[in-house]
Amino acid sequence: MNDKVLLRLPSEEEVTAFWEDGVVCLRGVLNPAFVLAMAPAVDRLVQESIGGTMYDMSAMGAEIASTGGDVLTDGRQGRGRFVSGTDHWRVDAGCRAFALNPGIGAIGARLLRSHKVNMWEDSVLVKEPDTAERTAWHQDLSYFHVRGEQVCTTWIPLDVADAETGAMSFVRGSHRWQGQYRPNWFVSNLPMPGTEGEVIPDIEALAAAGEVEVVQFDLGPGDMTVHHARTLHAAGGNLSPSRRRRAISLRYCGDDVVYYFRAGAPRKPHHEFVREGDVLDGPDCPVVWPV
Ligand SMILES: O=C(O)CCC(=O)C(=O)O
Repeated sequence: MNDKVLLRLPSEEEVTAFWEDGVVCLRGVLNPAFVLAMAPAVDRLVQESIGGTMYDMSAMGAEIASTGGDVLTDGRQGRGRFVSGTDHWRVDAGCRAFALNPGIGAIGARLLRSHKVNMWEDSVLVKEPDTAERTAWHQDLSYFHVRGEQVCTTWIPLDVADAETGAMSFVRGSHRWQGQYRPNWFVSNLPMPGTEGEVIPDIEALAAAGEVEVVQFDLGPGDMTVHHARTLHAAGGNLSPSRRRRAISLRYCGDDVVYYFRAGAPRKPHHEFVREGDVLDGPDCPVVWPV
């Protein structure tokens, strides 16, 4: 078996597309065997929520609905669950090896045109077959306590992700919009309490009026999308009766990024010990590339 992780770096055209569109689809960049080797760790996280890092987003949706909140479900009940979480690299050795892999970091650095990249966090995002909950439009930067231009998310699927199973959608060029949007609860447009910013406009209405372009990519293991942290993105539920949609996101920060605290956004334990303006380098946001 070819045990190389990184099969190729993004081309100059792909780097240009990332900065122009706020998202790029990279095909055949990672060894599919390396990505698929994460399946047992992801499945363990889903079943056992190792280290308490996973959340049942479907249950959260039900709770929001029970208090009269709006949940994005295409108006149907699904038997599947949307489960997701962050910072698994801190509690699981397999997740740590994946998240800190310098090959994936090199992709982030090349796209961000950065001399180094720090890992902000990893996320596991699973939509089981027949999951009703959609992922609401949001902008990653509103959840991150950083400022800077060189921030991105790689979304790496373990299964084929397409329109039926809940592939991600992106508003092309939205990373260049001036708006700073309030973070929401992911399965609902309801903003997190105490947060600041604008309410995200009705993207479906804007797309129907031809005012914005929404792009979506079918992906398989070995492919990924990379989006800028200001790019608005969302995902459908998983309408398939049998296919899972498992993915890992790795979120990278480059040269110009420093800590910057955002009111109301969830904090991590180490944030107590850093100040605004500090660089990220350190054990809590390790440099993953160069090694
Ligand atoms: O997988 C999803 O449904 C959403 C993922 C996402 O928004 C992200 O990784 O930034």
